[in-house]
Amino acid sequence: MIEKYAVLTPEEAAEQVHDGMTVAMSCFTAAGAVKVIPAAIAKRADAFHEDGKPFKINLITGASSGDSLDGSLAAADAIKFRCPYQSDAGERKKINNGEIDFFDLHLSHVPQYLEYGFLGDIDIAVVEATAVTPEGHVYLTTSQGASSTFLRKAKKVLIEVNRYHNPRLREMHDVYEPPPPPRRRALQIFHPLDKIGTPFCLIDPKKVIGVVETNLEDEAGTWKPFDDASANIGRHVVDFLVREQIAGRVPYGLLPLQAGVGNVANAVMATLGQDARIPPFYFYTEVAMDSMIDLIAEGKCLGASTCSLTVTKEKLRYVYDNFDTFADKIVIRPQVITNNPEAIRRLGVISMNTALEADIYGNVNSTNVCGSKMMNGIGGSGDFTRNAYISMFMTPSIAKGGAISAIVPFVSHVDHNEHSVQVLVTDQGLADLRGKTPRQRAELVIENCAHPDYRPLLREYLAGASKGHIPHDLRHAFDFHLRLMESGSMMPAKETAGV
Ligand code: 0RQ
Repeated sequence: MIEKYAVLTPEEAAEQVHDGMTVAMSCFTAAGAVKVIPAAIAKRADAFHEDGKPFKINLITGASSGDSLDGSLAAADAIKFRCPYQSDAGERKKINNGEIDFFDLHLSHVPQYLEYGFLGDIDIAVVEATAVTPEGHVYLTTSQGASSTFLRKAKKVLIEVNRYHNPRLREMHDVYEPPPPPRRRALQIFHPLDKIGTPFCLIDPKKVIGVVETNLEDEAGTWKPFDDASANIGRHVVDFLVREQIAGRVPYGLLPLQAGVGNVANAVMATLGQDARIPPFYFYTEVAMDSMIDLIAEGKCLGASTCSLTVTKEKLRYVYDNFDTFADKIVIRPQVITNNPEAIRRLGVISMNTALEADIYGNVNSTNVCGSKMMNGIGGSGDFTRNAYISMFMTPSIAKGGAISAIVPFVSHVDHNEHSVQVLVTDQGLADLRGKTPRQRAELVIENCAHPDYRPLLREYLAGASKGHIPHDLRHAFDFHLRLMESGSMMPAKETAGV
């Protein structure tokens, strides 16, 4: 239903975007990302640059996106400022070279930063929809992200109406934006699948410049095949959850689970589903991955609250072809609700996110390699970790063939500090840090989580660390990172052969 609106070509839509504008685009991973308009804006930027004219936009999204959005705009040097999260290799390079100003922000904060005016005005919102009605109802596709806020706050709106997506997606969407303080009320979510809003975003139709019609799949990637490290992490997580249930610290029937995005998380969820000791459970999470769709189909997962369907093309087709199986078991929400501290704390969500590195005291770095090279961003990991019933971090004990130990004396950047991280899991084992002193934590992390080849070095660091509540030797706290930067390995040269 788009009769009321001007139908534009992608190029005509792109002409509405000018140098220096702030543009907010729909996406939460490649799911629900706009596709043809950002690609046309990138071409427009190329043409401006060839003429020696400036053309860069400030780009705000829900989270990461697909190649046509972040990939093409970064390649065209069309981005001045970027917020809040990305996972594009070319864009990452430009952020780390200082060519793109990147503001790394908790995902739950994006809508309220915009609401409070912390990020300035949005000139144009560009959003993917299955339909837009004459009265201004916008039905979103495979993600919500912050689209309802973008549509409401933007001065002008462009919409990609994508016919590929199943219009029945509206049965999953629940759009709700909490009003700003001091008039914010308690969220009426008492169960992961409670709906509190509408199936559509509401806009003033007068703001719509036009629609571009498409028929395109999401530019979803594929997941790495499950490896031994992920399977072992999954096993340790399952054993821990079973022990917690037996001890009565987690109710039988579990509490809603959240899992970060990525290969490790996808594999761990699959392991969880295969274990007969784990009863059917719910997800209250921000990305539904392939493994979660399988768990719902098998009846192992009773339902999922999510911000996006971050699934492969084949898996999305499967959902569309079997919509009745999933229609009442998946709720797609805005990130201000999926990642909402109030809902996470009330429901008792058990969070499981992936770390780049963790230190012996439980501080976690999710974002910056060697303290300075941005990987993707903090995403929603902080929203969940700080408010979870139990917060867990998972990581393979080594990366890059053993040149990197994921367990270090002191993290080179802190995203989640020792006060928020309760359980650390690697392929080697699990360290339950709850109620432990720093020295007890260090011993547990070294003996249970570090790779055996790195344990002697970590024990040596702890033995040489000064006394005090948190024993450290600041002269050697970053020796692992310094060796990595100087020699390509965290292992001292004489010991490299052992790894
Ligand atoms: O690189 O692919 O070149 O080998 O990092 O690592 O093991 O494949 O793990 O896909 O789960 O990603 C933390 C980046 C992990 C992700 C991170 C290298 C490693 C590999 C990826 P290669 P894996 P994953 C909800 C939650 C923050 C946001 C978040 C992330 C690559 O989970 O972005 O949690 N998290 N959001 O070799 C250098 C180290 C390394 C390292 C691993 N210490 N130093 N490189 N790698 N450890 C979702 C959202 O917010 C949308």
